[in-house]
Amino acid sequence: MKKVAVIMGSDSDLPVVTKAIDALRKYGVGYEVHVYSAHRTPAEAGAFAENAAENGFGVIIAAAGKAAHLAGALAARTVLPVIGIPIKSSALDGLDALLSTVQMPSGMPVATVAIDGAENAGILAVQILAVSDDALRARLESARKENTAKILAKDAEISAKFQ
Ligand code: RP5
Repeated sequence: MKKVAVIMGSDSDLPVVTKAIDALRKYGVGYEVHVYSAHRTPAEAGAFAENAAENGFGVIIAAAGKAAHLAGALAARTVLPVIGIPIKSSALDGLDALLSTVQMPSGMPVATVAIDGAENAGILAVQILAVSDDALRARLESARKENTAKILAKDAEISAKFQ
């Protein structure tokens, strides 16, 4: 199975990014975690993206805050799918990072999740790999059913409370 690369712009992003790593672990997907910045270590970030496909990665997750160019900078160097996580790490509460990550020019997509939406980034990476992996898809389907059952149990509880 292909691995997922989890790249963050700073180690200060890790508390949020951990939720993406947890999702990859939950589904048994292999991963590597790195700190590379589009601005502070542009050469290393670019080289990682350029070599990612031949190094066995199938998806890249890129988390960054403020003027968040990391996901776009990585996407510019690879045709692997890149998922961007805008991190809430500034006076603008992540809106700056959201716009910097999501507003990519045509021809250079970044699949952007919500501000601090790391869990969804992890799940989306698993879904991308599951397109060509039936066992992984079965795990996703089973987790979806468990989630549905949990929500319906909450519905029953709340609805009973207000009868
Ligand atoms: C961004 O700047 C990082 O992704 C982080 O969210 C933010 C702050 O970085 P530090 O100053 O904490 O290293 O590049």
